[in-house]
Amino acid sequence: MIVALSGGVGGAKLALGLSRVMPPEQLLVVCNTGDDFEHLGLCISPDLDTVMYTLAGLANPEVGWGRRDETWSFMETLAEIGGETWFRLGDRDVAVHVERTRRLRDGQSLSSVTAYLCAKLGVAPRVLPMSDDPVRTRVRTDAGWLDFQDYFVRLRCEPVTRELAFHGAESAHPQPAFIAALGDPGLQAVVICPSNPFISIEPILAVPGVREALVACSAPVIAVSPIIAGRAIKGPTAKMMTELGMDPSAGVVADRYSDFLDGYVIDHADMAEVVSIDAKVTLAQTLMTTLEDREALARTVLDAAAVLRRRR
Ligand code: FO1
Repeated sequence: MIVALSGGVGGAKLALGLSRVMPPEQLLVVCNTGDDFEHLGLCISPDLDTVMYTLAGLANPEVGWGRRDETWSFMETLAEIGGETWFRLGDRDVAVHVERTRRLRDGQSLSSVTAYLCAKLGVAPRVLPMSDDPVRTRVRTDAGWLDFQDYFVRLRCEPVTRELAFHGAESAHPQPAFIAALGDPGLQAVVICPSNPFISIEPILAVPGVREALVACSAPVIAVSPIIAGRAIKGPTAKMMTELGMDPSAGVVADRYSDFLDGYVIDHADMAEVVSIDAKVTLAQTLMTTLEDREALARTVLDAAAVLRRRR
C-alpha cells in the first residue's frame, strides 16, 4: 500500500501518475481540507474535488481544478441576479457541491461523502480528507487576516503573506484510516506530492498525531519538490516563501519536512541543491506536462522508495 499526501492541482497530477503505475486500489490519497469553505450556502472541498476529478479523468485539463466539458449557465444566471461569481462554479461541478452539502447536513462525515462521490465517479484509489473535523487555512497579510479562498481566488494571491494559521487544527482528529495506514506494516511508502508546502501539506501535518505518525512510520517517506529552479510550477509557493523570508528553493522545502523525510525527488535543474539536503536525493524531471510525465515521475518515486526500503 502507498499513502500519498496531496493538495490540489500539482499533487493530483502525481496521484494520477501513481494510480496508473501501481494497483490503484493499493493507493490511498489523503487530501488537504484547509482550503474548504462554505460559499453560496454550499460546502466546497477544492482539493478533494481536484484529486477526485483528476483520478476520474474529469478534471479541466487547462486549469486543473473544476471539470472538463463544463457549461456555465448557473454562473451566468447568478451574475444576472447579482450573486457572488468570483469563485467560478461550473454547472456539473455545482451538482457535486449540492450533493456533498446535502449529505453533510444529513450528518454524514466528509470521508463517507468523499467515498460515495468517488464510487459514483469510478475512482479506483481510496481518497480521504486529512480529517473529518473542520480545519481552515487563514492567511495574515498586510491587509489583515484572510480566509484562504479570499486570498487565493478573490484576491489572486496578490496580498503579501506574513503568517499562516490552520484554524481548528488543534482540536481536529486525523482521519482514522489515514493514521492506521501510517502504522500498517504493509505500508510501502508515504509520498508527499509536489503541492505547496505551506497551504497544502502543512495543514495535513498540523492535525495532531500526523507528524508523530510520520516520524514513527516504518515505511520510507519521500517527497517531490514543488519548486523547480526557484519557481513554483503553479500557484504562489515561491512568492509565499519569499514573503515569509525564505529562499524559494527545493532545499528549503525539504527542511520543512526534515524531521520525517527519508527521500526527496528534485529536478535536474536543482542538482546543486543536493549537498544541502539531508534526505536521500533522486534527480528527475519533475515538471509534469504529459500523462507520460506523470507516470514516469510516479515510477521514479516508487523506485526511490524501494531503494530506501532495502537500505533499512
Ligand atoms: N481557483 C481559481 O483560481 N479560481 C476559481 O474560480 C476557482 C474555482 C474553483 C471551483 C471549484 C474547485 O474545486 C476549485 C476552484 N479553484 C479556483 C481552485 C481552488 O481555489 C484551488 O484549487 C485550491 O483551493 C488550492 O489548491
